[in-house]
Amino acid sequence: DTEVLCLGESMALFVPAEPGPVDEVRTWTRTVGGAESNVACHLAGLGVRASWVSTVGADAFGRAVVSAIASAGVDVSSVEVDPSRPTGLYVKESSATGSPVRYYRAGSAAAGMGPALLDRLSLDGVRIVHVSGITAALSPECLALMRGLIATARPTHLLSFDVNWRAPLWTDGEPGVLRELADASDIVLVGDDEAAAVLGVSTVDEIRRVLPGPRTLVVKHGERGASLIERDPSTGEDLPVVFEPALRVDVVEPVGAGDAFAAGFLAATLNGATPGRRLRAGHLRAAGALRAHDDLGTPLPSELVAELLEADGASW
Ligand code: KDG
Repeated sequence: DTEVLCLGESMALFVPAEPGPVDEVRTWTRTVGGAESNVACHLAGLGVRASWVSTVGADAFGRAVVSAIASAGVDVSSVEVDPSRPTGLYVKESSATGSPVRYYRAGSAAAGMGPALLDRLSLDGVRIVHVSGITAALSPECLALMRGLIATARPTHLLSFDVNWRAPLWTDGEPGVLRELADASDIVLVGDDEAAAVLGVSTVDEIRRVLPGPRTLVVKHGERGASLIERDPSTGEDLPVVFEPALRVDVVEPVGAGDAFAAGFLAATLNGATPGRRLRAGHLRAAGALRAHDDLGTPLPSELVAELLEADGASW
């Protein structure tokens, strides 16, 4: 049975395989990108039964995307193929300071997903449904799917929502819906930089004030660390904020680190870990993604992870 179901678009990802401006690069490495399938792949790597739900085109990139995600150990049996639309592509320049991204995904197969998908979605045995704000930006049908999924899943499942603000996707949209979706979720992950752009606030207290709905709110402060705010179900009041510093890593390329963090955090949440360890599990998984050009990266050695997870009060 699936423990965590992740839903969202994945694309063929092209990263330059030689230095120089993208206009001049002739050799590319193709891997897979997609925030939610990245989370699913990380979860599978952490031993969690994860499935990924999406739609791809009936094309070579769609097949390559699905088979790469399946080979990471993710259940892809609910992925649909739409022969009338292509699989999306995205191109990432790779740098430690910021990675300009170009999307070729308008009208993609995944952008054609809509609420009808909910009729064939089985949530039996699923503990967490994980989605992100990217899907809300893809099309009006996708936004309707997100609203429908939250309404369907929330009464019986933990609904995890990564805000995943992607400015280029919102050129003619209204990012205010991200606040609506986040506030209707149980677990919300948001960067303080994203919060500034989308919610107009950036401190932990302000973000909580704007998003009182989620039981669990994780605010990521980039390389500094992350804060967890959780409501005590018995009193309805928030528990004291828990902050956990991030690992110091030599960053090769930051895209995908948020997905790795989410997976580490969710896996530790399923294991009933303490708040500090849940954040730490996120940082540890993110560290592996930060050290690589592709989205997923290479996880830190498991002995090191175990040691760092146990090292209470360690200064990283
Ligand atoms: O979090 C990484 C994602 O941003 C990347 O894999 C591509 O899903 C993607 C997107 O829409 O940006």
